[in-house]
Amino acid sequence: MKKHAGLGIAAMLTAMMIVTAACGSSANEGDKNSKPASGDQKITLGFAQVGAESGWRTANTNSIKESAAEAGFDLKFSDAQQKQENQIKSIRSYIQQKVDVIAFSPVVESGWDTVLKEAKDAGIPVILTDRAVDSKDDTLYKTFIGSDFVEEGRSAGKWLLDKYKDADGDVNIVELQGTTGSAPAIDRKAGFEEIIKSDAKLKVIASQTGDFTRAKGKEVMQSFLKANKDIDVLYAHNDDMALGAIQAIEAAGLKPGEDIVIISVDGVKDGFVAASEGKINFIVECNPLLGPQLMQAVRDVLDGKEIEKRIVTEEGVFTSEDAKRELPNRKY
Ligand code: GYE
Repeated sequence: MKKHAGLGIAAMLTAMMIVTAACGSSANEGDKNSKPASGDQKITLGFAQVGAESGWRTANTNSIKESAAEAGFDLKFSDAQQKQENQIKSIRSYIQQKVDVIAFSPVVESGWDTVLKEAKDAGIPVILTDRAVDSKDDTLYKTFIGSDFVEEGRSAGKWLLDKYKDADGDVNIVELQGTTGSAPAIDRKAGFEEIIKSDAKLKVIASQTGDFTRAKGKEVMQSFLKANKDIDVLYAHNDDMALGAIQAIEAAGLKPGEDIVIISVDGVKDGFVAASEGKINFIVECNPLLGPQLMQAVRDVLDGKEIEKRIVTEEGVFTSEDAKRELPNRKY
């Protein structure tokens, strides 16, 4: 409080108004369609999903659908099949339909400013879930709810660093990246690299996208195995790609988890099963159950409440031993 001592009341009020505007906390700010406050008529939420590429995505979609039903919202849902142009089309159609709030999980980081501006001009608040955009103008959306993917990459790197701290000779790592240009692929790679670069023997010898799918994970792992005789570690940006890669590793007559150490991200049921069998050595959790937080944010935005610009999801990490113990409790 001390630092406001010199401010007059008028100056303080002005400062408070500026803060409020910067937070974009007024529900009907710039609104041309007069949206309902959350207590009035039924709220319509338009949600543009990435696709159905992984077990994580299925759990995320179910969470959103269930939470919207519980909240009594009218949910309009579309699946973009991992294509940005499809997501943009859905967002435009939600704008035309004058939904109350638009939420989406942007398939890639770039190229959203135009359509986000269209939503803003139409007075429709936008909430980002799961994946971020790289827009410089953060007034284009109200909040971003999701995981810290850089931190997930760091967790993967830290486990590896520790595992090989006393090893002699090079550790050859292959990396299966997520969808090119997506926030989780960019950030999980960056966080991992940031950590492993402190030990020169940890070497990424091949890195390619597997598009977050099992089929692609298997295909790319096959080509990694063909091109490199001496792979020690696989770092997969999600469980599904790791599971596809496990098939390729077994088909090549090698033992996943032993001949090739495997780290993945997500922690879906099938990933946990593989980890409890010792085929995946370490899983960094990424929580897909974002539905309840999203519905709360929708209400808060429509009620004109102040809302954090960034809502980070909490998650943990699991070794094969932890996975065995946790498996019966996994909900997705
Ligand atoms: O890790 C992957 C999914 O954006 C966090 O997308 C999500 C990622 C998740 O396809 O399995």
